[in-house]
Amino acid sequence: MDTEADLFYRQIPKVELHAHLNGSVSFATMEKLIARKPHLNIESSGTAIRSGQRRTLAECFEVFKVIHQLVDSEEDILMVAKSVIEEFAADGVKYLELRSTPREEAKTGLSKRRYIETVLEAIHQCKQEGVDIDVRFLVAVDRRNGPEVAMETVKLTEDFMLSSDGVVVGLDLSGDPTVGHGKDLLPALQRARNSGLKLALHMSEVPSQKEESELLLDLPPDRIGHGTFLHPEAGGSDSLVDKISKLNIPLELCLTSNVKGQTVPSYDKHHFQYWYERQHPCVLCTDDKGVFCTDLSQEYQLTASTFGLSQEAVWSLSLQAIHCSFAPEALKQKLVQRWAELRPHIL
Ligand code: 6MZ
Repeated sequence: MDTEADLFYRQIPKVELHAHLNGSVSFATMEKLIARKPHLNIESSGTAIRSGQRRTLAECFEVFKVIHQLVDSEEDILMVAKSVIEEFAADGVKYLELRSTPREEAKTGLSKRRYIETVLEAIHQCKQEGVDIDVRFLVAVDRRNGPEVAMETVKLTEDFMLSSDGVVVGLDLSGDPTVGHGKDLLPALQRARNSGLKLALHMSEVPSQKEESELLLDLPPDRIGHGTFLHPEAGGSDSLVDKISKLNIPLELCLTSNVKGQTVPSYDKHHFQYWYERQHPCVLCTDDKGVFCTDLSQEYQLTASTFGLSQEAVWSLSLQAIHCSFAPEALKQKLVQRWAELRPHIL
């Protein structure tokens, strides 16, 4: 049963800024997908990394391939996106930036454009049904697919930026960090930036990305995903930290993901501490709540217990996340107002 302290993390309003759609599929939804496609012979134990389990990052990327087999039609995407949004709302998330890589699937006739339209339809339906959450969408570039696909994705995203009533706000760069080099993707990322798309880029998720991070920082990105190896103690450099600090680029930090994926040895060694002590904007996020069996309340609680944060400090983190979002100014103000109304009396 939840203790009063557990309830605090569930009850406070939260902002989620780093959530990959197909990594966020819950166990219950996964069971439905598996039942729809019995011929694939997939077991739900193969789509999640449970408590106490660890995988290498390479193994995590194998898990995504399995999930992609299960989510390959418009119908699947609509169901998955709606349930993910509803689950975030049920966990007290009031503003969500969801990200996903558009895929085409010859088998089901799915195109990349339809993929994005279907995610937007799910967001629209949740709004119509009164789900208490504001959702924005970041189109993801999977680095594994190279520069041409990246450029194609940026052009597609530009179309949606104009036609989606402000729901499509930016571009994400993600995928297996050991594959490809960011320098090849710079023209696409530069173009996205020039068109007014916000950039949320995975950076230095593995140690070998120092040079790439230097290049990407010159864009510069609007937010950094993970950034595990940017600081000197992790093999990064003072110059990287200085640039990020000067530009005040928020970091999206995902503790459970990093520990389960073994890029961070234990919770107490997480780079949250380094950046938090420097008073740098840090946003707690889930990354892949389905694959890593977590939710945002749990990430807040874990961070508070690992680093001894007071409830007031946790509240400040959740409030600060509003300002790190890509929401337009008027929505940020509305959210700040909402936070004031929802502030627990015990604070
Ligand atoms: C980098 C990740 C990731 O796009 O099909 N993704 N990329 N690092 C991570 N850390 C664990 N977790 C997820 O969601 C799944 C895709 O998100 C990216 C990968 O490209 C993965 O295939 P979508 O909705």
